[in-house]
Amino acid sequence: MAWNDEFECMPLEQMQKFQLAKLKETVNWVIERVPFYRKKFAEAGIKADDLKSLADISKLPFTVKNDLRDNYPFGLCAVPMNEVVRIHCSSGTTGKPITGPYTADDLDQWAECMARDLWAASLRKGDIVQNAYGMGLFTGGLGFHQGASKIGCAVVPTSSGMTERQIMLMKDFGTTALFCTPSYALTIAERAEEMGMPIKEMPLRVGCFGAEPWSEAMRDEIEQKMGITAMNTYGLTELGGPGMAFECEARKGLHINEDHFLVEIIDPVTFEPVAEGQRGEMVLTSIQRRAMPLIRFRTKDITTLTRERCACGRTLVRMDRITGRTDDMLIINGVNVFPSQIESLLSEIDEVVLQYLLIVRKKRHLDELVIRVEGKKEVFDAGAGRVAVVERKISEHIKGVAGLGATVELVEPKGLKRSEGKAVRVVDERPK
Ligand code: DLL
Repeated sequence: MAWNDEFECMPLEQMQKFQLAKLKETVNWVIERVPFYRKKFAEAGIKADDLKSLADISKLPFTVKNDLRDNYPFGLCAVPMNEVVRIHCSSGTTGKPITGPYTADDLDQWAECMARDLWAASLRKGDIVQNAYGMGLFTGGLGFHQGASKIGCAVVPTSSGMTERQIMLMKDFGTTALFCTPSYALTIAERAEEMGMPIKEMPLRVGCFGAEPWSEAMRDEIEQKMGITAMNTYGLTELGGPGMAFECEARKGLHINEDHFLVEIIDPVTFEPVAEGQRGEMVLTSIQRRAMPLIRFRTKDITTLTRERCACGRTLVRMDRITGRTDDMLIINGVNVFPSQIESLLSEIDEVVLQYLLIVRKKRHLDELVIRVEGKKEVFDAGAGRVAVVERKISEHIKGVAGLGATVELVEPKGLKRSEGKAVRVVDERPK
């Protein structure tokens, strides 16, 4: 049983009819209320009535992050300020943030999407949940708070940071579910071990993680270190935050809340739609939000879609975990590299833990990739010779599989800065 069987298990044809009606409604809504969209649609010579089928969405112009920046703070807002009841912002650290206004109805929809998400992750009334996503402007904290509250869980809004206190509360309160970024989950697990309070011996049973890229290897590591089931949640500020897509017990991709978000996968170079199962950039349209609906927003996130039947019974389309972004793709001496690719290669080396930092810099005219990764204690105990052997082993592995030359620097255990929110995995020092 899903949280909302009617929509989560709706037959495809019926869902598509619903989506087309909501899409037209939203296109009319923004044309009437947002000068930016009115102008764009007029230039493209398109009206809501021209949308005869969902495929016609490809006639509509894209919206990109810069459109939101250019219209900062509320140029894309489609309702008067007295109908806005909440404003969140993106977690970006440079320049002006992306603003995310909500009407009261938008907030209800968000809580509904999050309840579906957390229900699918097995949360129920009676669970004690520790919400260690940053509480504030970031959509993670309040998004998860509302969803868990709607289900009826006991929510402990710890926010991120103060790791020792997190662990103490987790033990004292008998926390059964943890919400945070996957990198912070590992930070908590490690600190708990150092404190002699292994999470494995606590009642914690499930974690709902997201907000940053992570791999299956990282999932295994979290599950093994904490003795829990780790579930994946996806979302972005522009589309209202987490809860856009979520994993069910089958854990074969993330179900997209399609009655709220229309999804397309395009080739990021030609902008043409790709076939089902093909990798490409995800483009999203919010079809029920009213404060700031976005039409064909280019997420830059790379994934694939599948409509294959899911064992859980939900009919909602599934996306694969995000494997990279079109814009965090590093090009190192002409080789395209995703940090997630390097993470997965590092996970195949027994002598390291998955804490790493990629530094890209110029060495004379060439790009140089430095991979700083933490070695296990026993490697350092065995002396400098052993450290050098492991460094060579890693660089040969990366060269062999990815064809990429890299300088590997093994760092002592706990030598890299731990994250309390989204982990910083790449430092690009090349002149722009
Ligand atoms: O990170 C919303 C969120 C909060 C999602 C809590 C999940 C949990 P932004 O700060 O706007 O919003 O960042 C959105 O983060 O475009 C992806 O590149 C990345 N991202 C989010 N969730 C995942 C995930 C929140 N599960 C950007 N896997 C997105 C991989 C993710 N990347």
